[in-house]
Amino acid sequence: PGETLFIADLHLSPQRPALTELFVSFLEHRAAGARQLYILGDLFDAWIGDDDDSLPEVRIALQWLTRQGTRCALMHGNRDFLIGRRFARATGCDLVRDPCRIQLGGEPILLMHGDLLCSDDIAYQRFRRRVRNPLVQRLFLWSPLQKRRRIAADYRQRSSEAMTGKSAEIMDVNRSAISLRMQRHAVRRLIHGHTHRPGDHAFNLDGQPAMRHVLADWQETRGEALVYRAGSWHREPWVGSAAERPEHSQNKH
Ligand code: OKV
Ligand code: MN
Repeated sequence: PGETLFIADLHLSPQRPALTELFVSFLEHRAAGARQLYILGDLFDAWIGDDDDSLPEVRIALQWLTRQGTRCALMHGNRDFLIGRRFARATGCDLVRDPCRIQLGGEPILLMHGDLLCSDDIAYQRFRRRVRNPLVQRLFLWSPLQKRRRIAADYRQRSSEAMTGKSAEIMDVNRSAISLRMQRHAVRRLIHGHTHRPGDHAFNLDGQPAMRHVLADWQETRGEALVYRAGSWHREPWVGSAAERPEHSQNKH
């Protein structure tokens, strides 16, 4: 009983305060009251350690959400993979692995961020293996915050240069990677984000119907959640609560 919500790819950053505001309003006015919220990666556009206290309002809102009784599961994305136990403890969120297998209404479901499915992007998978190495991560987290900020800025610049040479196909999911994961975990439903190509894809897996839900990325004016309620699935836009939009202001003439 109760709703389960799935979101991903908010890419929150201090550079886009309106997006943070939209997310906080989603937690306060939509996620509250749900049984469980799953955030399937890239909540933040960058994360260089739990000691970096930019965007404190996100921490506060997540803590409020879990305290009022909604469970919140947090999966690492390709950008915020350094979110640690300290952040999880402070917010009351559960850090979950990628991939993660859950059950809803008796049905097994596989949850992923989605970057692991982009197996054709060899350069990215090489970057991933390097920065997901526990020893490399420990060394990075040991350096002073200022040094980490510089390294991260460097990575972002080099990445945007590398991106311009990549085709859309290379950066999309690989079909056989999807089948392999779903077979390995014995599921007929997969939910992931990352590609910023939202959609519900019905397909055939070993002669049986299967489903892949791709979550939408969030923009300042519109977010989206995938909702499971009483055995059925739907997508729901989030544009903020009416009270917070200027055209609904009580002070206008
Ligand atoms: C995250 C991505 C920047 C893609 C660096 C070790 C190492 C972690 C890091 C630095 C970068 C995360 C933490 C960021 C994702 C980018 C650019 C491209 C494609 C090290 C551990 F190796 F330097 F020691 N990083 N940041 N990218 O700015 O959040 O996902 S980040
Ligand atoms: Mn991503």
